[in-house]
Amino acid sequence: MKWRLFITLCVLSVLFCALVYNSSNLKDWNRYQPDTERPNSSAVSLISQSWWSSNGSAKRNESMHFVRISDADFAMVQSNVTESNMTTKNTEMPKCPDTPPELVGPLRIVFDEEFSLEKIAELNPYVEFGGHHRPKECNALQHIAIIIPFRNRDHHLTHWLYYLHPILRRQQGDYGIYIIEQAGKDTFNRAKLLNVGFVEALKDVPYDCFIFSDVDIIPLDDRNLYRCSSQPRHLASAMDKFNFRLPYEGYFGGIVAFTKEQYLKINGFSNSYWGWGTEDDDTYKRVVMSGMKVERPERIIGRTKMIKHERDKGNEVNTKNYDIYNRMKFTKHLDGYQSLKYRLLKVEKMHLYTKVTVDIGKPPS
Ligand SMILES: [Mn+2]
Repeated sequence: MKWRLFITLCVLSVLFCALVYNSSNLKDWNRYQPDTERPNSSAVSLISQSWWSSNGSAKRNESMHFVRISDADFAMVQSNVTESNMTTKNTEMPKCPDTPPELVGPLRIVFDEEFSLEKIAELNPYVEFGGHHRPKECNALQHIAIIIPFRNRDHHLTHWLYYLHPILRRQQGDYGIYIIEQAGKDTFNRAKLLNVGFVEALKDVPYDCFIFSDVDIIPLDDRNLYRCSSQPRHLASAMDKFNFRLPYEGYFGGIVAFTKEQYLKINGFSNSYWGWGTEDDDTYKRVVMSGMKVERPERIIGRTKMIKHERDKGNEVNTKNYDIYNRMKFTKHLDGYQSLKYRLLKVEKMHLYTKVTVDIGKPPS
């Protein structure tokens, strides 16, 4: 009888221990969860990068999510992260504030004046070779790659650089500018160039935030922060050409921001939209289908100005794109970052930006 009681007690205490152990794990998980979702943590982005490259070892990935990153490790990882292309991070410096102190609010943007690249470089002495900048007074919250799809728009690029470098500096951005140029005369493919930009920027610096922007759109308010958030962001939510309104609720064009995790979650952008139109609607649908929700700045802050221009040659409206869009929910897993193919032709570090020239092929005939 005594033995039976003893055994029962043993079993109960083992069960109790298991329960306590489990719940402490659970508590840990809850505690670390916000970190794994925090978009401005580049240590986390490293984890997800190694997860991405170590395909198939899902178990390792899971356990890595439980690794607590101490502040010291965090600083160490960050300095390693940026060593290759930027000056080593100062661990003594404070973190930058959420709201940069030097913002001025509404901006006057005009496109009549023309500046040379030399003049713009002179006006922005803090910009480092390749179009990099990091705040001197504090450690930036995110490492941001700005990706711009490009062909024959040097005039627009000059305006963009002239206005954006000072804005990004006031926003205390730790950023790099990547101009992704489609070589040749075949039909333009904006979204595919964005995918190329994601990959090529990561080869340069392990960024954790990606801003995909058209070359002809300038923010009218510097409080519209070029940063990532817990959800994908649409920064050009109130464009002048649409009377400072969204043309429709699912509009997701112009400028969008994704953390690396968010981008990977939607399998990047589609590579199939040749010519003008619909690729941004596809991206919006990917976001919604992945269970995320687009975040937008307040209308007054999200105002942007577009440089007026004729439609480019080689970027005509393509009505086939509507068919692709209608089928996208069946094909999005097959068409995106994972299926991206291109030929890298040239990487040039210019004074105010890095230019990547690529052959992305041509539309299927
Ligand atoms: Mn345009």
